[in-house]
Amino acid sequence: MINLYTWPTPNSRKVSILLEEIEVPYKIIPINITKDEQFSKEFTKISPSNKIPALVDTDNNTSIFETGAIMLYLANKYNKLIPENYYWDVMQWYFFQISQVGPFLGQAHQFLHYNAGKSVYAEEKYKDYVKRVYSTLDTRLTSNKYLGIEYSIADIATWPWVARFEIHKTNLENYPNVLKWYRLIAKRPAVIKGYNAVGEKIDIPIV
Ligand SMILES: N[C@@H](CCC(=O)N[C@@H](CS)C(=O)NCC(=O)O)C(=O)O
Repeated sequence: MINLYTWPTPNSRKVSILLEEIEVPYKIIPINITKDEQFSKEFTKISPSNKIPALVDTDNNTSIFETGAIMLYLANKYNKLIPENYYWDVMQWYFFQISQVGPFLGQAHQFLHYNAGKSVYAEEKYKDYVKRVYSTLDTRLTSNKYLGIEYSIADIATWPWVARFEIHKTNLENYPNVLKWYRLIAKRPAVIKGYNAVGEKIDIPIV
């Protein structure tokens, strides 16, 4: 059994959506980060940097933190969502999410939404990063339906971050290829289910 330690955040949704797409049974263990549960002694053994999500595979007693590693672990274990023919297309866009989309949009949330008005420099910097991320995605999606050509972990990793477009103050209509991709993926039953795997049920933001 896969145990997923999680809370409703973009990083956590990456993993619950992937598990739904793979169609593997999993158990949710909520870690309420608004109550600092990520710092408990027990959870620190699973996630040494005290971040959610984390995963324990009880079949082989494997424990993994960092979504980059978790998603590769699941895709490899079940041999799904890394299409062999497009391996490097998928990997490039997957690592673009891990190294740029998540970190830059995550910081943009801090400076443009949760702490707006605290730092003009940080706001300008992250507005610019957000635009660069979206322009890069939009250009890629001009002639490709999916980031890695076929639907893959690259899309699953990126989509929950784009779903926070309101928080990073982005009008998806300015990025028509991203919008088309966003709407297409939002309709997938596994995405709808995995989006609300933990916490209070909320609607997927629509445009
Ligand atoms: N690089 C990590 C980032 C995980 C992350 O930032 N998790 C956030 C929620 S999205 C968290 O646990 N925040 C609580 C904290 O930092 O104490 C990953 O991809 O797994």
